[in-house]
Amino acid sequence: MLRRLALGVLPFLGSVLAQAGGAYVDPDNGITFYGYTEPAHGVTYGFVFPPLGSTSNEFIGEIVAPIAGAWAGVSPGGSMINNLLLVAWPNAGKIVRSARYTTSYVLPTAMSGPILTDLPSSKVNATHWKWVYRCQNCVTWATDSGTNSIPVGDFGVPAWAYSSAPVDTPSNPQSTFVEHTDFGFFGLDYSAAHVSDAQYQIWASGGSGTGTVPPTGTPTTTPTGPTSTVPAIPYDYIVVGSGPGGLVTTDRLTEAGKKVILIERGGPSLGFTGGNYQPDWEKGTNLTKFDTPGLFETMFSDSNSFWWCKDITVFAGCLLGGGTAINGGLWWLPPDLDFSTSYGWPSSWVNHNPYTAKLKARLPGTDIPSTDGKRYLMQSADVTAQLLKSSNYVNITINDNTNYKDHVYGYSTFGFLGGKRAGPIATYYKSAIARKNLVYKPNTMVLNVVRDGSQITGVKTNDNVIGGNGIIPLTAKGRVILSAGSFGTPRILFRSGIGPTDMINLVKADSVAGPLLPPQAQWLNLPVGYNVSDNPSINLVFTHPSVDAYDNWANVWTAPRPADAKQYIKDQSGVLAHASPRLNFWRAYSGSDQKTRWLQGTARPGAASITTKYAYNASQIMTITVYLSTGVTSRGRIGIDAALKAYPIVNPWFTDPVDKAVLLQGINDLVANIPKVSGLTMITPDNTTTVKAYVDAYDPASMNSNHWVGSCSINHVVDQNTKVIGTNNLFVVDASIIPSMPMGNPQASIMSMAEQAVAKILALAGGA
Ligand code: 6FA
Repeated sequence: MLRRLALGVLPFLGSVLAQAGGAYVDPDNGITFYGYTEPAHGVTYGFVFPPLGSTSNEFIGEIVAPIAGAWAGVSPGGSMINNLLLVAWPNAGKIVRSARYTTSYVLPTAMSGPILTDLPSSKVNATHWKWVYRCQNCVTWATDSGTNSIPVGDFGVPAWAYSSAPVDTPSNPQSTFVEHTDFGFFGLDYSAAHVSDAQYQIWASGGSGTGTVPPTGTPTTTPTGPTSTVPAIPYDYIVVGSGPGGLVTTDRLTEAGKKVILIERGGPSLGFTGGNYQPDWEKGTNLTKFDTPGLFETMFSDSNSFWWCKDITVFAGCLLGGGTAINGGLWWLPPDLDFSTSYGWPSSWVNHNPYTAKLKARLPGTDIPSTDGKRYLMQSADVTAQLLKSSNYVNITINDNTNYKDHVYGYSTFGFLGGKRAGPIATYYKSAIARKNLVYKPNTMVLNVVRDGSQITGVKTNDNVIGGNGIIPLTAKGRVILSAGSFGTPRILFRSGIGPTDMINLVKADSVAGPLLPPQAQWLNLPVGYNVSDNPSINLVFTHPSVDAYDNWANVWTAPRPADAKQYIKDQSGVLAHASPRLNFWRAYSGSDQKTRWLQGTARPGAASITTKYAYNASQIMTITVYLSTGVTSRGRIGIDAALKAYPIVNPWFTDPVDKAVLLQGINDLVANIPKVSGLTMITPDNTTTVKAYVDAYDPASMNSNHWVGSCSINHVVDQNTKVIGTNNLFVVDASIIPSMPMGNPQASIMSMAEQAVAKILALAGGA
């Protein structure tokens, strides 16, 4: 929604307990680890243990580090002295590692007792190294004064150590090295980090997913563990991803009586879906971080951010609801321009109104999200309205006038119900999950589609329990629908031999994904990843004496204002029923190329970052984010790197200088009226920086609005029925097929698109 820091620069919080780890699934091996990615160097430390009470004295762990990490180590017990210390580094394409021990602050030396077994997903590639290991005799160990152990039934504080300086003899596991260049701690609830004995044995013996031992890459020691399979049941429709595209599609397919499986790589989100991640002040309720609009800003400051997709370099939600579980909730019903032929849609798509009406009937949106019918913390809206009125903007209810987008402003409108986040989760998912013909499979990642030339026969998942190979098959007339998002869907296509050759060759070079590709003769050269757009956005920060900056949202998780927390718990009313935005506006501009571009703005209390020479009152700050929306002509490219991480290969902002000129014009027009609003001061940029210099110097990584569309554009990658060109039965229904920027923050437009797409798919002959 708003400009945000990139994942890699999430703030490093001061307190250990704030840096609490959580569960995540390593997509390479399907193991559910409990761990933490420390933000300073991007190294992940994970652990998983046999069931509590087990006498096995062992665990499985991993260290995943960027290649810049010369060595990294972890102390699960939390300190250096008298502890099990595990240290690893890459050398000549392999991991070198050891268990070490010390009784004083000197270089630790080999520890006797632990038996280390490298598991098959350990690897070294161009960007990262990963050590996945089984550590036996590692939970309790002897010390000079008795025993020491990892607190497996309790909360622990593991320590990590990192160095950018190589060890002295990289080929020698007992090499000497100089002291770590950095170290730190994180909190981890070890009592949660346990799995069943059967599951543990599968993983400990080198198995992946929740299943069997893989045929290759057996561990260096091979205890035999049980194997298990469940029958691979064929489905009429396999939907991949539970974002807005996937949920609307799943609901309508199940409503039509189709036998559907919805596969989602992440876990639950809202309370009613099984989510339970909540601040202390919500304990005892079914409310979670994801339900509570007022906690939106904490998505970006929480160190236990398990909801972000860790293998995508920009913000993307990897949990039930996808981006709609964690976004700002802004809800704009689409104007006609969102589906016009001038912006890349086939003429068969132009009449979106019946589909938008179906969407509106499920979720109308509200600009008064609090259940008591009152608006709260509206000072930033009042100040911005004054600014806009002086430029002849008029005040409307935005969703009552969807085509009216020039010189208008209105209160921010949210896809919330009853003071809580709703989006597609509390609507479409809720009705779909109640149907017997839906199987919902969370925590499962689709790796690729299984192809027989142009015919898709199923999907390959990381859950090898299914059929012994992780493949979920289709019925004879079955179809696969990819709804894995603007980054996730292209990656699945690349891994299925569909897309530009340079991307498929990266897959081919990967030791795990390469062998799963179809033969080269079946590769489909489509422009997957091209034609990508996202709103370029610039933040302007102001102060005004009337504004309550709400402590810049810093306390809402740990110590919200007591009356506000009490009010929200009571009946989901008050400040915390709103996400941070308070007012939005639009204006049309004609560029020097005679094309019309629309400027959008969002005002809110607080600010993500401030650069100013002014002394200012931090309790009075507010932000206006100014974006370019429909009409933006710049385009970028999405792809994968050698580690198959998805990222923007070419950033999509300001590749056309006219876009930049129009956005600059819009900002200048806005700030020209600041003197007309008594008490309003712009502090970023301040008066030592011109608006032009500010825009020129703006960090491209901060221009991201998280509204990515176009990577599988209709007419280019998919046809007018959303079928991937050159295939018989593979479809895409998510933001990636939208060929150009919608008018507003896009979730409602995506859902109207999905209503229309699924209607076309159901009507298309040849399907189940
Ligand atoms: N849009 C709005 O309309 N209003 C907003 O306020 C707004 N704010 C934000 C925001 O603040 C942030 C931080 C972000 C990231 C996005 C925002 N957006 C907003 C944009 C909006 O959320 C996205 O445009 C929208 O969610 C995109 O919908 P899609 O259906 O295209 O895709 P998603 O990424 O939402 O969902 C993909 C799902 O597939 C995820 O659940 C993911 O876990 C799953 N998935 C991905 N790969 C998979 C795989 N291989 N196997 C199984 N599941 C997979």
